[in-house]
Amino acid sequence: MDLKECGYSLANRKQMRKKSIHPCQSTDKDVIKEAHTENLMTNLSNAYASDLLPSKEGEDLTKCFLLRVVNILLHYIEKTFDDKSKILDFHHPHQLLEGLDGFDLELSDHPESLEQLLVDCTDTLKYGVKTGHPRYFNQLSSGLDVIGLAGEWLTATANTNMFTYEIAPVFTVMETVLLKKMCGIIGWRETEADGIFSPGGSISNLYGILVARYKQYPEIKARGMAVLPCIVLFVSEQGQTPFCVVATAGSTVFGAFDPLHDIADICETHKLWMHVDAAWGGGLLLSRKHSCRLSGIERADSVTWNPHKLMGVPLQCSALLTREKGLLGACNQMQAEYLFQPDKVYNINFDTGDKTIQCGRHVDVFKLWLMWKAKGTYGFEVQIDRYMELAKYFYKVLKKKDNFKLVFDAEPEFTNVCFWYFPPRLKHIPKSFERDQELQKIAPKIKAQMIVEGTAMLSYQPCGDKVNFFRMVFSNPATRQTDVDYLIDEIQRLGKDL
Ligand code: ABU
Repeated sequence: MDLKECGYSLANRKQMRKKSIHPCQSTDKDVIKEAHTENLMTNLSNAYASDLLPSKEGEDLTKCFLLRVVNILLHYIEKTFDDKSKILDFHHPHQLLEGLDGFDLELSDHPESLEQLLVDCTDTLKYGVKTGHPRYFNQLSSGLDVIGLAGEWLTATANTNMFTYEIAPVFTVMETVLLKKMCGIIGWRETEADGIFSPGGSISNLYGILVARYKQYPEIKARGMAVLPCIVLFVSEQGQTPFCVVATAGSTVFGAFDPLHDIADICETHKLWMHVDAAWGGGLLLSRKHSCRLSGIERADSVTWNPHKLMGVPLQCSALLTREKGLLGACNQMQAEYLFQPDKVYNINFDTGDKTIQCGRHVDVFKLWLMWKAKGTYGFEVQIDRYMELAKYFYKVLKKKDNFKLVFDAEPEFTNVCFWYFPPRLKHIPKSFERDQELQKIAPKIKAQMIVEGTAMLSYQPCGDKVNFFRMVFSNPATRQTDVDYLIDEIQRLGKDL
């Protein structure tokens, strides 16, 4: 939709009004108001936020302003999916702080016009990163799902808080539906399981550990840490008192999976809580072909699973799931009387806010629910299987190229593929400290140039004795095989003379 169409729809509306309203019902005031509105369609320089709803007669201006915002967003979305567009228009932080072409981040005491706000919206997107671009491989969370986006827009419009059913009746119940669904997929008996959506994988992991500690030492709730022995999560040979083992299903860099059954055996023998960080790998449970990588997860006591990673739900969407019901509440509740009154008119079990250490909690469930409705479980499966195929393809192509070296020779377990690029001058030099010192500089240099040119984005890192290597990862539904081929060529183009 462009501005003309925005004007056109208003004109249509006028026509419709003419048809349905008797001429004598139309007043001069209406005509003046509509002329005023049309003027505003093209220029909002004299309009301010205070003129929008709930201001009296602010309806048309609000519509006009929001349609123009949508127009800006649609333009951005189209650019996002256009592989010829740049992923980013890179600037250094100091340049953004100093102001770019009139884009001024400083805040003033006086209101800016709506027209200026629209320019600010455009500029904010202009200097950002198109994380849905088919050649954006930088993070585990990528892509731009249009249904998820619609869900996020709706969520922002509803602007409520997840702590009570009272103010989020649909969303709190929807959350229980999704948690049940996810617990069922893990393999737990849904009626006995529990969970909560939280702000990201680390916080979900924290919830898992808090519950583990509470389960082992419930006295902590009333008497605090001081009454506990020196408990540890990771145990050395000298050991202290272990209470929990954290296993990983899909590690961030290598995409590796811990042997969950073996870990579960140890946890059962020693009565330890087993938490599985499946923030990245959890989505693989939706693939009948690949879910075996997580075999044993059903024996875990708690699981972190981030739908904003492999499942492509817009950020943020992360769940902590527990096999035993009631522990999250028992562990975290503070029973604030101003929110969680026991004598409410409805079933207060749906006041889920006391299961968390947060007070305010964003609605993260709706976009996931809407996407699940739109795709069905099988739709996610198809998407995820395709990522696995792309990873295999990428691995096979790299294996054949003598200027690339895979960090691990074996086929990737997941969608992560880690590799080095060797420029011709380093290709034939045997591994040595000096060679590695040089190799260490290659990935950052290639990445820097890639960012400056805005052609692609992928991450790199050192790990242990391995100097900087690239991590390719597939979680972006817009990525095709041609983008993978492009990336390989691009790395060679940028790296050959280094
Ligand atoms: N939670 C870690 C995500 C890091 C990454 O996207 O690479």
